[in-house]
Amino acid sequence: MALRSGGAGLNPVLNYIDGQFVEAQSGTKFATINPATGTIIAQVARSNGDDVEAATQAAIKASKAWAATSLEQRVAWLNTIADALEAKSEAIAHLESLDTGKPISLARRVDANRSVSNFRFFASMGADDEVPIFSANGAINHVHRTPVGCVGLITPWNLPLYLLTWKVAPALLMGNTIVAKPSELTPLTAHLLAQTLDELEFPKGVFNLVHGYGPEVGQAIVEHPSIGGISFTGGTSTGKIVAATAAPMFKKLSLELGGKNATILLDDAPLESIMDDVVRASFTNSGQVCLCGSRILVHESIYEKFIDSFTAKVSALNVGDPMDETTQMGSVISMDHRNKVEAYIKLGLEEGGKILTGGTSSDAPVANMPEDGAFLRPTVFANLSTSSRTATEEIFGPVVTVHSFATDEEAIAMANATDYGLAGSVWTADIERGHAFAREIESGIVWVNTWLNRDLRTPFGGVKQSGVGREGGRWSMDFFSELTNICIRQP
Ligand code: TXE
Repeated sequence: MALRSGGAGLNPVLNYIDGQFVEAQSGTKFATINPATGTIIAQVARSNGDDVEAATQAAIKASKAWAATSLEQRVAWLNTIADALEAKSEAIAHLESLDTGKPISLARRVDANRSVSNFRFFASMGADDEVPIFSANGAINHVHRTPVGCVGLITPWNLPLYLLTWKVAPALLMGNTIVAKPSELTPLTAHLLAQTLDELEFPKGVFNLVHGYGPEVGQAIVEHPSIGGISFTGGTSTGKIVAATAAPMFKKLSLELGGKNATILLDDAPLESIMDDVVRASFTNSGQVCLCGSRILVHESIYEKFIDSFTAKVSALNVGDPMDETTQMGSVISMDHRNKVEAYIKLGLEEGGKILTGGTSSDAPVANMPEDGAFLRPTVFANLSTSSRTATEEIFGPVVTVHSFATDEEAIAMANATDYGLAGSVWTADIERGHAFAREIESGIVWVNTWLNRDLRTPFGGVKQSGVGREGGRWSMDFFSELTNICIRQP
């Protein structure tokens, strides 16, 4: 896709406020980098509180008319947006791969497809939404949804358009207007969404996009008194800052944060048939998915067999140019993030870990890639204590630790022994046993004999330091609306 300059073009990437593409009021910009080459892709508006104020005023101005549209009209808009994004699927995949370093095949299969299905799914939810009615004590109770008003959507860099549309679709469906801020590392597909809405002549001011850094833009969104709800996906440490800012203002708050998820293989796990799934759960998007399994717990009776098979498959992963269709793992999101992940690889060695495959970029370089590309080979650690920092802190990169256990009880204790509780997966030949086991795992999502198998109607979110609240299906609709109960006494 040509990086057209100016206006709706991709260079510079401008804010989208009140239906106009505008520079930051300060006039300052920052660069978005292609992490696979280290080269600058485009300049991006570096906004601050003044731009957030302008975006919020636009959202307020648009909110009355948007809230007055019917649910049917909003459902129709969501389907129209889905159609327009679907027509741009290849452009979405290309830009996402360019901005994040993920393989284009993954960006196409996951990011582009899910960005379209998020709109289609919530359109279907809107079409089927029934207003609950309860009758008792000689009265009838009607539960009515009204919009929160203006909501703030703050999203991370790992699944940029996928996670932005996961929030935009239900927020629009429920009649809200939006001030959105994508990660400063991945502005391109958020910009494509703004371009698409602009081309569709979507009502001005309903969707506003402000680019920039978290402390300068994200913080201003969370602080703004006219923004009544915040949906945030990102790191746990940032989630704490967002929560501390929003709580005293009694804003609606949804936090989807980090994870340190366990992939658990019971003694009867059918190894050969599940190995590819376990590799996928470990290293999809270079492990930069909050749902990835970064700790693999294996029953001692199959541990050696697992290690041999898993290490062989991981060593064979094709790590390389994200734009090459055969690449299975691209670069990580940035050189800074590669340095953070490498620090954990060094820590793992200091903590007594044994590297079975992979290592730092100097010990295990990825061949034929640019010197300035943030490439790392997938790394597997054995011999680490489950209480080591490497096995309990979120690394969010292509690093997993493998541990053996003797009993189911021991595995459950190990799985629950971190500050996180987002997701997990259990692999066994007996699904009843798997279901019973899953109920013991302290997390928001547990898969049995599958991974990243997503039904969008289900509640999504974590416990402990993985977040607060649930989104997905009616949980998103409830989050992005206020519920009023009208109780009418029958004559
Ligand atoms: O998240 P951040 P990042 C984890 C993972 C990763 C870490 C940091 O460990 O290394 O989080 O990733 C904005 N007020 N996950 O940097 O920093 C920021 O600009 C308001 C897990 O992406 O939390 C960006 O738009 N907003 C996660 C968004 O918050 C602020 C996926 C997320 O940034 C802010 C990604 C502030 N004070 C990373 N500071 C998951 N669970 O999927 C920053 N932001």
